Amino acid sequence: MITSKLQKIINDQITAELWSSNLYLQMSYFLKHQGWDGFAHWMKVHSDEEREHATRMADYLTDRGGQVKLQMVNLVPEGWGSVPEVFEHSLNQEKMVSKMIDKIVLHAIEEQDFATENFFRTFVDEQVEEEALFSGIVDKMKNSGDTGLLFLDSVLAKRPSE
Ligand code: OFO
Repeated sequence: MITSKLQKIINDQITAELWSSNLYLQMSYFLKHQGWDGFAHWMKVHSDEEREHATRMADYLTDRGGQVKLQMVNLVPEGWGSVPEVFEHSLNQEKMVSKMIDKIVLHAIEEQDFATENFFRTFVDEQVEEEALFSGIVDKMKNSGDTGLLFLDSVLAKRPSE
């Protein structure tokens, strides 16, 4: 049985994952509206991935005898100044999520809840990948002009759905 403290922070994490999902979905439609179909597609796939993280965490909490309590998900921003700004924002969001996940692992260790530690360590690894993914795109955008952006849009259009 999971402690109420861990249950609370896992429920907060589920909310953060859903917020990320909404943020990326909003970014996707913002990009689509501006004609960037490839970036929009990529961001929509990522939005789905975040929702899947939330449900994976909720399933885990339930399996451990905890109670999932879906909370209010705050509004997300509606617009950005440029395409690179969108991706920089998402990179910062991922960095924040990484810190939250580290905190869960730390609490799990303190409480000697090794199942929760193990489960969330997979997300620690996943966050390394996600930060590298976003940061790679941000770097490419910094190094490319308008033509490079067009090329990148066509490359990211090929991201397979999960
Ligand atoms: Fe990319 O954040 Fe989920 O875990």
